[in-house]
Amino acid sequence: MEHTIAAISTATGEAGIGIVRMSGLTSFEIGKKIFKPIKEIDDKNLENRTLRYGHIYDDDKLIDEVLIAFMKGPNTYTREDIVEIYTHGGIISVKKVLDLTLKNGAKIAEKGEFTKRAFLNGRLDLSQAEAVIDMIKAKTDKAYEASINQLEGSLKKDIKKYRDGLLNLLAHVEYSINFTEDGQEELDNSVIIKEGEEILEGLKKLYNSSNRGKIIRDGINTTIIGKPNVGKSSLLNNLAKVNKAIVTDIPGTTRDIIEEYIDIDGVALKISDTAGIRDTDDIVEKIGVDRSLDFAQSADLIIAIFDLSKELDEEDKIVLDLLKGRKAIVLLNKDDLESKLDIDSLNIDENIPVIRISIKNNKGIDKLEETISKMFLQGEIISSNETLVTNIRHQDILGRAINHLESSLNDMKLNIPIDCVEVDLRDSWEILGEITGETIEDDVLDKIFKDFCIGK
Ligand SMILES: Nc1nc2c(ncn2[C@@H]2O[C@H](COP(=O)(O)OP(=O)(O)OP(=O)(O)O)[C@@H](O)[C@H]2O)c(=O)[nH]1
Ligand SMILES: [Mg+2]
Repeated sequence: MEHTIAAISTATGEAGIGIVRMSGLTSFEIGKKIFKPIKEIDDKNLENRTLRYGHIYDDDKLIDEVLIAFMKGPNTYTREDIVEIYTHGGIISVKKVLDLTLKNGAKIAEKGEFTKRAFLNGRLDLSQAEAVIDMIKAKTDKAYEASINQLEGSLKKDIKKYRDGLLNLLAHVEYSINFTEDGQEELDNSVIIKEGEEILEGLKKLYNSSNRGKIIRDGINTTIIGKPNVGKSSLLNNLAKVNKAIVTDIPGTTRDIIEEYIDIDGVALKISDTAGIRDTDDIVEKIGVDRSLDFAQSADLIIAIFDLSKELDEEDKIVLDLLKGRKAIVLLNKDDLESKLDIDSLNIDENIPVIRISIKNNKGIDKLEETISKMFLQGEIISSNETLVTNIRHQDILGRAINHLESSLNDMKLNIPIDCVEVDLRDSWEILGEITGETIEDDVLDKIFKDFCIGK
């Protein structure tokens, strides 16, 4: 049995309560040692999952007044004995109680270690464990919905169905190998091919859902670019509905990247305002401009702003160059002023939507939001019972499983020796098991749980 782990499970900061959690063989022992109940209770009583009121003591020294719950495994989150201590919130008390558990033999939990134990002890499959972190990180209703479906086992169920199907195919194939070896019967593989194609179609549907799924889970990484003074910071403030970025009529106002999350039709837009792009001798501004260029490189979406009240210049041309081959939206701002910009001279790729706006008059912003929603969700409505693949790891696994299944089906159609067919089928079955964690390497597991927060 593994050692007992302990961590603070609530976020740090001022709050009503904080929770210290322990899991493992000695958690009850440690809990009983540091907790003194107000009313004497026998051990049986202590373990019956009711909350107990009392105090935490470090020998004779009072640490906090708490509630405590002893939860006997295996009907717990980790399947191990768990103790939760509800201390006063803030940073000091929870920390002192945590330290006391460590002093008494618990080890500090690694990121995601509680959930990792839940997975290793069979309480959750890997896709469900991953859904836990997705739920904690969800920033929109849609992201939350996708994660709760996955936590409830929607993906796990689908994967099990397809793996069972593949296993069934394998059995058919092996059966026919035995027959042909005996020289009794040639393989009639049309039935197998048909079944295989049905599985392939299902896997492809899952795979295709991941483009939308990834956006729902991670949001759209968006960067606003443009030369100085076109209204980038004004746009960020308008979309975020807070005055987060400084706006002045002095070109070169923004130097650092300023980030905000906005919810557009249930999709999180992580939007970054950047320093206006121009050639400059100012060292600080130059660093800002370099950052703008970096952010533009890695963005899922670029929003490029041009000033309608000014003629096109060299700085605009740098911005235009950054749009080549990228997913972008062009905004022509300051529509309220007299127009001096020759729009044709911008020569914008026809795939890039162009919208006239006036941030000052709040004109055209709704059109921008509509365009973003259309670009990324194609107006699709996600039904709540559809399994959505939201995780790039899952997408990659599905892609590999599809390749192997496809090649085995092609081989069958060409009547290629059946043992080649078998190898690909088996690979496909095995690869799919990486989603649920049935076939997975330890280092991959470690990587997955590194993404978690402490105490979960
Ligand atoms: N007339 C008019 N002025 C606007 C509009 N949008 C922004 N402005 C003004 O343009 C000036 C520059 O706005 P910012 O949002 O600071 O521009 P920026 O692109 O962030 O500028 P830098 O940070 O210097 O790169 C401010 O004085 C804004 O009030 C608009 O739609 N119409
Ligand atoms: Mg700015």
